[in-house]
Amino acid sequence: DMDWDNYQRYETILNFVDQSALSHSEIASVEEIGRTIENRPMIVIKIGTPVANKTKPAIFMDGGIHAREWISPALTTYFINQLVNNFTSYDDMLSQVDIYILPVANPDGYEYTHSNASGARMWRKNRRPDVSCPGVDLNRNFGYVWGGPGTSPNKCSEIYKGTQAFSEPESTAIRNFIQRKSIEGVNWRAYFAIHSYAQMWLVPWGWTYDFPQDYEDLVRFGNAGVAALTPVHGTRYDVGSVTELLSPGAGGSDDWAKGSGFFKYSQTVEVRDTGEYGFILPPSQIKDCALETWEAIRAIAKFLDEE
Ligand code: 0X9
Ligand code: ZN
Repeated sequence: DMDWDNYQRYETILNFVDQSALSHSEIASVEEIGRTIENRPMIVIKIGTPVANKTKPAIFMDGGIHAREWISPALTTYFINQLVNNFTSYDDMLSQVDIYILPVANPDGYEYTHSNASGARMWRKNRRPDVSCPGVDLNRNFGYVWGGPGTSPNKCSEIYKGTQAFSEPESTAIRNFIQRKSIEGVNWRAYFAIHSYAQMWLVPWGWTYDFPQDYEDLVRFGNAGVAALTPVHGTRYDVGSVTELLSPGAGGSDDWAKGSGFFKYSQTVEVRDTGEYGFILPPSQIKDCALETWEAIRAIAKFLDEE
């Protein structure tokens, strides 16, 4: 059963998301946006209350694009639970924005990290089969300056970019969904990629040391999130560009979201911790990490509503 005292398997997550939408169909709906290489469904839940005569700002969130970052699906499902099962407390937020959450973008990799195969727990990529070196780094496979700095053409690399932009069904499903919704009139404003670990709120670009022309706006947005996050448990985050705070990595979902023009505010949030446990964050930290990050998301919804 679903809870946030442990990391959950994909099947449990799928059932939880389906149930959440079924039992709150007035505010939530689920859509299968594609299938993974191993034929697992990829699902997005949309949550929001319809507001007459208003095109609400819309948020998209990808979780679990890197298999070993288990805290990410734990957070995306926590947000779904807050929005759907505590929605009377967050009525405001649900009339301010529409939020689309892809809780696990790489379920094949995620399930592999739960297996007993040697070294599996630290798997990062998807599960594209190969005789010697399986897997593509989905966060190097998006089609904006694909193959630029911080990517590898070597299939054995952890940052293997794939054979071409959007060669993978998982990244393709995200692109197609965002494009299609945009055509249908969705007012995309903010893109969140949830990763671990570093405690950093990273904004474009990831492919160059240059800054986008509206960089100051993106930093102001990030600061609004972090200002709400830190007071909860005193957890400190840095806000800045990917290349400035981390290192280059072209082909990320964040750069594509911004570079394609669909989203003004695009960010990768690297949540807890700063390396003590790293990717193996103890389950006892899930709720604390989720609650503080949730406060950031709430602040961001308010920011978008008032903008
Ligand atoms: O390298 C990544 O993909 C992310 N870091 S992680 O340790 N979670 O793997 C950072 C992504 C930042 N954005 C881009 N590189 N575009
Ligand atoms: Zn990651």
